This record gives sequence, structure tokens and C-alpha cells, in this order.
Amino acid sequence: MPEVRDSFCRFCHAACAIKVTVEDGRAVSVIGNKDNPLYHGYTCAKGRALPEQHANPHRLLQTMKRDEEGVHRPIPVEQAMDEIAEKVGRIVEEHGPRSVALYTGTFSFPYAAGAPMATAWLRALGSPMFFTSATIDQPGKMIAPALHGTWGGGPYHFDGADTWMLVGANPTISKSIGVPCMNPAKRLHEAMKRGLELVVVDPRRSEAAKQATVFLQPKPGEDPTILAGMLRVLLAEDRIDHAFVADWTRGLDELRALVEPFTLEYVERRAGVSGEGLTQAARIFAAHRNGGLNVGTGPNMAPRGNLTEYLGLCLNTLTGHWRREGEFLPNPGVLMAPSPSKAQAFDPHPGWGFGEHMRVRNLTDTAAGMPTGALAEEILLEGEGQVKALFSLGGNPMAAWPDQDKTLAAMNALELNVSLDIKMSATAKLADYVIAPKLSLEVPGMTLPTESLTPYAMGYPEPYAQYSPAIVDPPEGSDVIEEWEFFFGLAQRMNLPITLAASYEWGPDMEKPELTHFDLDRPPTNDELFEALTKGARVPLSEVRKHPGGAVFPVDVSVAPGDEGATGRLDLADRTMMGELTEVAAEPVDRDTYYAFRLVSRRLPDVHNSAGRDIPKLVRKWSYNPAFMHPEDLAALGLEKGDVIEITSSYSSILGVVEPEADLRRGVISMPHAFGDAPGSENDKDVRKIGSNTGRLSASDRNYDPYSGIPLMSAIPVNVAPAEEMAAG
Ligand SMILES: Nc1nc2c(c(=O)[nH]1)N[C@H]1C(S)=C(S)[C@@H](COP(=O)(O)OP(=O)(O)OC[C@H]3O[C@@H](n4cnc5c(=O)[nH]c(N)nc54)[C@H](O)[C@@H]3O)O[C@H]1N2
Ligand SMILES: Nc1nc2c(c(=O)[nH]1)N[C@H]1C(S)=C(S)[C@@H](COP(=O)(O)OP(=O)(O)OC[C@H]3O[C@@H](n4cnc5c(=O)[nH]c(N)nc54)[C@H](O)[C@@H]3O)O[C@H]1N2
Ligand code: SF4
Ligand SMILES: [Mo]
Repeated sequence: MPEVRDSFCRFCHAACAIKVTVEDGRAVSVIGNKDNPLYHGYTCAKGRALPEQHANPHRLLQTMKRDEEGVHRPIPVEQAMDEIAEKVGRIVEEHGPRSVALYTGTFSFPYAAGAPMATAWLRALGSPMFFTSATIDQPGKMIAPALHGTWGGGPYHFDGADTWMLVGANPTISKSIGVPCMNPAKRLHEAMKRGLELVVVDPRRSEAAKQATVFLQPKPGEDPTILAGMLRVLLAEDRIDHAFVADWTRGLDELRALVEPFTLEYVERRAGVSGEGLTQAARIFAAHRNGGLNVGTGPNMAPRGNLTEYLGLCLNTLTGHWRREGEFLPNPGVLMAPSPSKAQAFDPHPGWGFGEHMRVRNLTDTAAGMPTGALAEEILLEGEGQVKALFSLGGNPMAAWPDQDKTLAAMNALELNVSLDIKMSATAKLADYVIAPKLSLEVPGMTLPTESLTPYAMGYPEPYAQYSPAIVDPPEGSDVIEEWEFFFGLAQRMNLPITLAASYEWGPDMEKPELTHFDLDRPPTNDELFEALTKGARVPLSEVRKHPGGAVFPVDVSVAPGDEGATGRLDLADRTMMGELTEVAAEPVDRDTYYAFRLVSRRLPDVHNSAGRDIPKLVRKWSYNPAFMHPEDLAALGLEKGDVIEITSSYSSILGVVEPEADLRRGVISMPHAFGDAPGSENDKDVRKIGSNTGRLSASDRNYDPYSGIPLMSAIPVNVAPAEEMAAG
């Protein structure tokens, strides 16, 4: 008898509430939960493909070990854990704990206990080498607030705002950045209907840009110039919140002086947006106090992402776009221990220069974490401290790290390479062990991770939470485990103590999270782990569990008054950022004239980075990543839809299959990432089938941010030429 069960999707961070029809222990169909108070029944194609994902014939159901000939063969997971624990022990003995690194990627996120357990294990081992995808994503999102300082009352939320600005973010498709991720297309549409004034800055007339009041379509990579120009307009027209600026900031005069070169005429010449459009954008942005601005992956991957994020914060601060004393807090947290929300500024703190130092390029730990863009070099550089073992948890370095050639060399240099993945990904194919994990519907879950996205302005706009038990069985005959079980298993074998910290709301004034120690003799249950991670939560997990379809847990909280005599100030003129702004002003307007195009990042709706491409119904339209170009650029080059081109950066070349898109600015190639396979692999050139890897165009040690280490991954100068068809087979 089929049965309908409540759960939530974990194919992306949006955690849509779903109804799953289960037959004989298997998921057979997924629809949105229409009664859910936040999602109202929304799902996307990926969520509806969960049954196919769980039953995918390409799914790994056994742990694989690579033998001497390089062939992967199944082994029992318990045996793999024995062997891996023994090997890690040996490596640590010989090279010290720093030689073991952990990388957590996109699919470590939806599983609340996975990354905390993995990092607890790494900490107990004594290794500081913890890397995430954050430093190859939007490192400026953490680094800029460190340099600017933070406002204790937090930002306004998109829902209910009167003005908003999106710089290189496309929440309609990405369910990220700015618009809450619960059906952002509908939220954006409804916000426009009720009168929101929206500014979008994007070289592509993106799905979000199509809704905008003012759309600026610049040359990619010129965001610092555009935002500096906007700041100049606000200051010249005196559209700033004087009281807020006087009470809570410092550095206004320096900022005013340094944005002076960014006149309308200059911005127009350099970035290719009209002075009129820029002025209108600035006026809209300053017209209402209830507003905000978010920067997405585009500018963070383009030159000077920290500076773009920083200037965005200056725009928010000058216009007073921060939640004030007595104003309602839409979501003070549900499963997180909330930090006190106070109407006061907190001083800046270091964005880098602390913690573990890399041995390459003077890079250090940062506010966004360790510089993942330099991990391949760290693995390749011989000498004391060299990384010899890598654990990739729900990540795919070969597909996603910049500089694919260097990444390949690094993977091949490792003594121990372990990947926890549901398929033989480009990385798994090079790994010594591939651990086959349980999939989302086979494990209990809670929405704590999505709640934690508040600093990315995409967490819940209301105090919402959901818990789901495991609702289906793993496939028959499989030998799969949860990611946390794997790391707990290693800790048991290596006798390493495991301590988990409760999650707390991001904020400068938070208290120390509560800790829970685990007994190595008895593996904890999922629920015990979830309890540990939600200690001190505003709403106990037991209460959330009473609402299997998800619920809002309302509370009437507003921003508290600041402390008497609070001295914190938001810095409008951080020295490093102002130094970079001065450098920008000194750059020639026409740079990289040798290159005719700039290649930018973008996302496709039906796949999630490198995930989903083995599910036929998600790749019906494109199984590869098209190279989108303006039709007039194609005509000028004598190219047609479907032609194969060679795209060449100063570092390397890739093939691309051309697709016309009139929504692009001319001179731009827009291409999704994480496609293709490893360099030299047998199907590497099969571009019409698997696409190609844009990461190969980035050199990790050139044109990189000196703090986060992120190299140029968008707005990459490139040239294009028709390619000889090189497709294999
Ligand atoms: N050139 C370029 N490079 C980029 C970007 C770009 O725009 N341009 N974007 C960057 C960004 S924003 C990010 S976040 C990174 C992403 O970097 P990664 O996270 O390293 O890459 P993904 O492709 O998301 O890898 C996810 C892996 O998880 C596996 N997986 C799927 N489901 C599960 C599961 O349930 N459990 C486990 N254990 N594994 C699972 C998938 O098969 C896949 O191999 O890439 C970055 N790289
Ligand atoms: N369906 C789907 N959803 C996803 C993902 C996915 O792969 N598929 N990936 C997830 C991940 S890991 C992340 S981090 C988020 C990212 O979320 P977003 O940052 O919203 O990512 P994109 O949709 O790529 O939007 C980035 C926009 O920046 C523009 N852009 C590129 N370069 C520049 C530039 O130099 N300046 C400006 N102003 N704009 C530029 C691009 O044209 C694009 O429209 O999405 C997540 N959601
Ligand atoms: S938006 Fe994300 S969470 Fe929602 S159904 Fe699609 S993949 Fe799943
Ligand atoms: Mo990302």
C-alpha cells in the first residue's frame, strides 16, 4: 500500500517541505506540501527527482577501494574504516597532524550532523587544515563585515522591504542571496507587485533582472567602480542618513575623498552603464530606509570581491539600511541559540592574518575560513607540514576547485585520498576510497542548516523549522552509512574524543555555544546528535518534531536598545579596502585589450553544481554546459548555435558549445561551472555530452585575492575561436 509521508528536500539548501509517496520502503513520487506555511507547495524539478536520485543506477551502494591497477572494487565499509584509520594514524605519526586536511563541499550542508562530526574528528586529531567551499564561493561575504564592523540589530529582510539591490546574484534560479530561498521567484514577483523598487546589476539580463525597476548591465568585473560611483552620487546629492552615520560610523571623509574619481562619466566609460541609470539606482536605493543590498557569486569571483562586498556594506550603512531599536525581528531563531539583537555597532575585527598559515603565498586563515583556492598548491609543495591525506565530504574538488590542472596534480600526489560521495564523481574516480553514503530521505534531517544561512541573507524570513525522520530504506543489498557515522567510526578506531558545539546565531555579541561530549564506546543516535547541535535553541527540537510538515513558531521580539555608552563604530574607510579602491582608480580603463570577451559564471535551474547530471530528466535540455553568447557576437564570428568553440584565457583553453542568448551584454560569455571531467580522462573532450570545466581557465596563483586566495573565476578575460570538432567517439 502506498503511503504519503512528510519530509523536506535536501537537493539544495532551500529545504522545501515535501510529501513523499512511499511504496515498499521506496520513494515513488514527490510533490510540494501545499499546507506548508512558508513554501506553499513549491518544489523544483530537482526536488521532484528525488525518487530517481535515490534509485539511480549510477548511485554508489558500496564503498569502493582503488587497487594497485587503479581499478575501484567494492569493500565492506567497516573494513574501509579500519584501513583508513590505520593509514591516517601512520601519516600523522610520520608527518604530523597538519598533513591531514578536510574539505567540506555543497552536499555536506544539508546533513546537519555530517560536517560537525567531521570537524570534531579533525580537531581531535590536532589538524587545523579544515577547508570549505566558502573561500571559492563568496569569501567577501564574511571578510567585508569583518573589516566594516557589524550592526547588532542586523539587516532588514527582503520580505517587506521598500528598496533592494542585487549585484551579480540571481536568486530566482539560485535560491540564494537576498530573496529568501522559499520560492524566490514568487516572492520577488509579489514584492514587485506591492511596490518594491529593485536595482539589479548583472552583465546578463537574468531572471531577477527581468523584474528590476532599474537594471544596470555592465561589463563584467567592474562592480567596485559601479558601487563607488553610486556612493559618490549619494554623497554628492546628500542622500545619506546623517544621524545614523554620525552616531555609528567613522571614516566618512576619507571615503568621500576616495570615491571622488568615480564620476558618472568615468563609470560610464569604464563599466559601460549610463550615468543616468546609475543616478536613478542610487536615488531608488536611498529613497527608503527599509531596504538592503546583496552581492552574489558573480562579483565575488570577479576581481576584488572583498571590495565589492565592502562597498555594498558602505552603501547600506550610509543609507541607514539597518534594523533599529524597537523594530520587529522577523526571525530571532528557532533551532539556533539566538544571539542578543541590540541596536549598536560592533567594531571591525581581523579578516585574515590569524590562525593557521598556509605555506604558499603568505595566505592565512580568514573570516571566511582557510583559502581553498590554494589547497592544491599546499598539497603539491614538499616540505614540513605538507598535506598528504585529503577527505572530501560532499564536495567535488576536480569539478569545482579553480585550476583543474593543478587540482589533478594534487589529487595524484596525495598518499591518501578519501571521497564521501553518492557517485563516482571526477574526484571519486581519483580517490583511494569512496565512501557510499545514505541519501537524504534515508536519514533523519532538520532545517538547522538552512536557518544558519542568515548572514547570506537567505535564511528563513519567519521563525520556521522542520524535522523529518528517515522515511525510506536504503536500497536492498546496499552497504551505506551516514557521513557522521564514518567520522565517528574513525574516531572510535583512533581513540579520539568527540565534542560537538551547539549552533548559534551569527553575531558579534554571542555567548559561547554549549558543548556535548560523546562516549566512544557507544555510537550516538541521530536524535542525540541533533539534540547536541540544538542545545540552547529557542524552540526545543522536541517541540519542532510535533509538526512533521514544518511550522512557524511565532514570537514577538524586537531589537533591544544598545548598551549605554556603546563605543563600537562601523568603518567606512578600512585601510586595506581604501588602498584597493585607490588602486582601482589608478587602473587603466581599458585593460586586457588583448582579449575580446569576459567569461562569467552562472547557474542552470535543473542541476546543482556538479550534482544532478546523472539524472536523465534533469538534463533533458542540456547534458553539457552551453557557452552562452550574444547573437550579434556569434554573427560577427560566423558562429551558429551548436558550434564548438575554443575559449582561451591567459592560462589555458577549454571547448564550449555555443548557445545564443540575447539577454547577454555583448562581449560576454556566460557559462556554468563544474561540468566536464578531469584533464586527460578518456571523455575529456566529449564536450557535447559532458561539457567542459571552466575552472581550467583559472590559474590559482595568478590574479588571486591576497587574503582569501580566490583566483579570477568570473569576468575572466578570454578569446574565442571556432574549434575543430574534437569530440571523442
Ligand atoms: N569556475 C567556477 N568554479 C566554481 C564556481 C563557479 O561559479 N565557477 N562556484 C563555486 C561554488 S559557489 C561552490 S559552492 C563550489 C562547489 O564545490 P563542491 O561542493 O566541491 O562541488 P559540487 O559540485 O557541489 O560537489 C558536490 C558533490 O557532492 C556529491 N553529492 C550529491 N549528493 C550528495 C549527498 O547526499 N551526500 C554526499 N556525501 N555527497 C553528495 C555530488 O555527487 C558531488 O560530487 O564550486 C565553486 N567553483
Ligand atoms: N539551480 C541551482 N541553484 C544553485 C546552484 C546551482 O548550481 N544550480 N548553486 C548554488 C550555489 S553553490 C551558490 S553559491 C548559489 C549562488 O547564487 P548566485 O550568486 O545567485 O548565483 P548565479 O545564479 O550564478 O548568479 C550570479 C549572477 O552573477 C552574474 N555575474 C557574473 N559575473 C559578474 C560580475 O562580474 N559582476 C556582476 N555584477 N555580475 C556578474 C551572472 O550573470 C549571474 O546572473 O547558488 C546555489 N543555487
Ligand atoms: S528548490 Fe532546492 S530544496 Fe526546493 S525542491 Fe528544488 S532542490 Fe529541493
Ligand atoms: Mo556555492
